[in-house]
Amino acid sequence: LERLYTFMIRLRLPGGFLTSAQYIATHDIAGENSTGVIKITTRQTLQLHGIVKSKTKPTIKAFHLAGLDSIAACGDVNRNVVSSANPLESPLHERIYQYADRISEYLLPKTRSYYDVWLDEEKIYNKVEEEDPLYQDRYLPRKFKIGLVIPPNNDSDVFAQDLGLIAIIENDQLKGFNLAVGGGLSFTHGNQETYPRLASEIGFVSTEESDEKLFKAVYEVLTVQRDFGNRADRKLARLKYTVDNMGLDAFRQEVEKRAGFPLEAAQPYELKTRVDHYGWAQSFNGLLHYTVFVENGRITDLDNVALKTAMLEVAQSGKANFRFTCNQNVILSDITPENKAEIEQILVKHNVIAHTEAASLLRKNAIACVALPTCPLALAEAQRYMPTLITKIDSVLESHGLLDEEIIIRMTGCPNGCGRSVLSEIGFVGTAPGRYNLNLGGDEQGFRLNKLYKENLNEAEILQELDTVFAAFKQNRTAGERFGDFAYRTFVN
Ligand code: SRM
Ligand code: SF4
Repeated sequence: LERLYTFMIRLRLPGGFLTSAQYIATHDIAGENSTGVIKITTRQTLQLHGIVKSKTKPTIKAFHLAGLDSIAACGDVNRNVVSSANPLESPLHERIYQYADRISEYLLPKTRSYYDVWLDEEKIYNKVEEEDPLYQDRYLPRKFKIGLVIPPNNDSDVFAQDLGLIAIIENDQLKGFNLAVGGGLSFTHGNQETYPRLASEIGFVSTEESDEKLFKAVYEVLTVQRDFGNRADRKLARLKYTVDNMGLDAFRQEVEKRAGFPLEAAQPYELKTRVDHYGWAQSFNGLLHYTVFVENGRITDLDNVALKTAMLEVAQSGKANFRFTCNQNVILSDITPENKAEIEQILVKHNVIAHTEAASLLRKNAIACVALPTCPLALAEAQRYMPTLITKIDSVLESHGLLDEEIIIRMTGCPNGCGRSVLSEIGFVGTAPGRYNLNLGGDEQGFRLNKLYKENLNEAEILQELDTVFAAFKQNRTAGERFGDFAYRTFVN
């Protein structure tokens, strides 16, 4: 008799895009092989949990038949490439989304082992060697993350990425991308050598004549990390430590040397927000998009909203695409004006619109990582607890007349930072069951990390501290000042 191990599978979905047919396939696979919950991650892809060993191969095969894979969704390679999700952001949205897709393909490991092991392709174990100029015989020292952003909405948290690409757009023309390197949010409690870090801009690459230089620069950022990254200590192996060890200038020079051209000076741009635009919106090309609020990314049927049923019916209509956001929501996108009524009827029937509209601002701007019970690294709850805590924090906000404040709040069950809580105005980092560090002072756009305010609090202490902090905010804020900015200058700076 064998132990009943269960597994999680994470798809590779560059830019978070699925067709309706692929969504139906995912729904069916989730129902047959997993817990049934379709989980939208903070890197705009999907995870299924609870897959028993005998179901892993059928799951991967079924995804393959739907044109989906999970290659490089984990491991010391380039991970799922994220990008601003909402077609509303820019007429160039589709073009920039294509870069996410192409960069993801470009940096895939060349080995056929996925096809051998999971899809019964030709056996490769007895082949002499598989050529892979990028990963060679050693992969990268650690996971590597790339994110693209279309200003002004930093919904992909571009400065949290190992390599951030900021689209520079002038008069609706894409000029190229600023490159920012060395973002990463994880740290280890009690280990001062580890720290969260935001990516630093090292220059600009034009794409006006061709994309060649952009791809070359991206590639060489990875090779510098491959060759200079720390392979002795996994806790210090991310690109952020390589950049700090080499120094930013030396890092840039090494990339330039390998690429064979200098980077241009970083170009100006403006970021204004990081949140999703809920509800209906029409983009430049006349198509409509409905952003659905999915609490902590869990697509499932609940008592008050039949989210999973609604998403399936929308997919079955074949009249919308699915775009997942890094805020763990889904945009039902590319709907023609003639089809709007049909989609809306489905959303109304299953209470999705009422549920989206009823959520408080705080709840709509919240992220929580998976944590318990499936995450083996969790020190405390996150997605199972955050909804209850938000109800209680909303009461505290209400008592100060602050319910209409837009505040970005995030929780992670441990300092690995999967919920990007160190990049929020109110951030919780799990320390032990029922206990969290309370961080304050991130900003609206994602340019500033928050800082530790109080350590190891239980729920009563959290609510008490927030009561004090909200009272001070109410009394002493300057006109229009955001909570994060106030908290930063008042409590943690
Ligand atoms: Fe993460 C490990 C879940 C985004 C930093 N992350 C894990 C694992 C796989 C636990 C493990 O290694 O056994 C978690 C699986 C839990 C489960 O039961 O499903 C896990 N991470 C997640 C997701 C699903 C959180 C969510 O609720 O959405 C996100 C999936 C992303 C994806 O689709 O690829 C997720 N993880 C992140 C992010 C946020 C981001 O990338 O924007 C971070 C912080 C940014 C960064 O990387 O610096 C993040 N995860 C980590 C780390 C710390 C890495 C480090 O530098 O030390 C680990 C642990 C590790 O790699 O050793 C980790
Ligand atoms: Fe697990 Fe920690 Fe990531 Fe949460 S932050 S999913 S607890 S590794």
